[in-house]
Amino acid sequence: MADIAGILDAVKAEGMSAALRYTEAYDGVSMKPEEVFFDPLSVPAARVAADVQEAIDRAIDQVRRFHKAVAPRGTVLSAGSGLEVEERWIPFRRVGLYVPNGQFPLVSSLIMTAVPAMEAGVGAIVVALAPRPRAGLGAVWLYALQRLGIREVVRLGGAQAIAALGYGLEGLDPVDFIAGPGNRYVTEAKMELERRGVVGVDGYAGPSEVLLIANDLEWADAVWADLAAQAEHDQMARAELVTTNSELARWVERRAANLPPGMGTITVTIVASLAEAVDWANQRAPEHLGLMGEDAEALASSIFTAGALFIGPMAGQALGDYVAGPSHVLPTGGRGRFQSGLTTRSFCRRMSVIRAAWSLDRDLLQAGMRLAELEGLQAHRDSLALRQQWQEAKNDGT
Ligand code: HSO
Ligand code: ZN
Repeated sequence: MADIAGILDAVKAEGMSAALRYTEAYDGVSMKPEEVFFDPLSVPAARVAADVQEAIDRAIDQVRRFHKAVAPRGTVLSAGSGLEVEERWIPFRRVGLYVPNGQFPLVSSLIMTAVPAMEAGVGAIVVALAPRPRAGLGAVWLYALQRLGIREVVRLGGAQAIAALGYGLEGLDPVDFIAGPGNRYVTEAKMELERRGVVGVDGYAGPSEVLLIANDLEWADAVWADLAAQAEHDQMARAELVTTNSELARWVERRAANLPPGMGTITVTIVASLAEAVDWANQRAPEHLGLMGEDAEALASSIFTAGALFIGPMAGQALGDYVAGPSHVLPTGGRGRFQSGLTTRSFCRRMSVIRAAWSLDRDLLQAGMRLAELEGLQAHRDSLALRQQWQEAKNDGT
């Protein structure tokens, strides 16, 4: 944490030179200041294979359809005579998206953050992508960035990228909000900037997690495939099967014992009943929760803490990771009890709007005045009384 705070402070104070210094130290890449900024639309169209294009286009399309459908629309209530109250959703002006470009370059995470931001109506989007040693931006990144219409890329990673987004650099205006998954340095830096009141951030997206509830041996292969898929992310990933079937449990445990190095942990929990499985799952609040088999699928309406719920043996979590539509940026570490995944709303704030006309309900004013008296706030009362006097004067006049 001290290191993170130090990086944030240094970038705030020194700007670009500090950002470049940390990039050299942590990413082993030395860059000139002008190499940090990149406008994907200022270079020729990326050349990638047709099937790569199709896959990226299709994913963007599907994620866009979903986020268009769930974009918040706001509510206006005409609350009786002379009063109109509104809840208005206002997209952030300028947003930074951190996209992981480490061992696995997560192109899907670019889609899963940029599309919700765009469908929310965010004014400007800056994408932070860690520079890879020896390489420029790969053609696949370029294609996706161009397809999305991103105009500002900052080639920085880690805490120094977050610092640059939050405080700005020479040539980079600061953002109001930072979203996107990252390692723990990135996450800590985001949380520290939020604590300092510099930016808002999305939820806390830590190492990947999946919890599966399944009882039928029939789905053993799918159970294993989905556990292995999320465990593949990194050593910190957690994949868990909860089952009443000891045969299925043993089968998974045997395979979990021989995981290749670098993968996360796969565990099995045997419960006495599916009701117990549901309690366990709700307590864990896993990032992904999968239900496979008729008896497990019947539990769907009892689940209330998962980041995302996957129902049925066809609904593997990788479907949600890439193409289902909802963002794969989801709460982890038990935060599903009180946090939700990234969506259009994440990129907006709400503003209450109150409009009062001359015909404002007199009783409402009266009630307000009475409450002010109860609180002993005389000036509050007087400010409402003034309006009441206006009304009376107006009524006398007509
Ligand atoms: N499962 C990750 C997202 C991801 N998977 C990206 C593949 N690429 C989020 O938990
Ligand atoms: Zn994944």
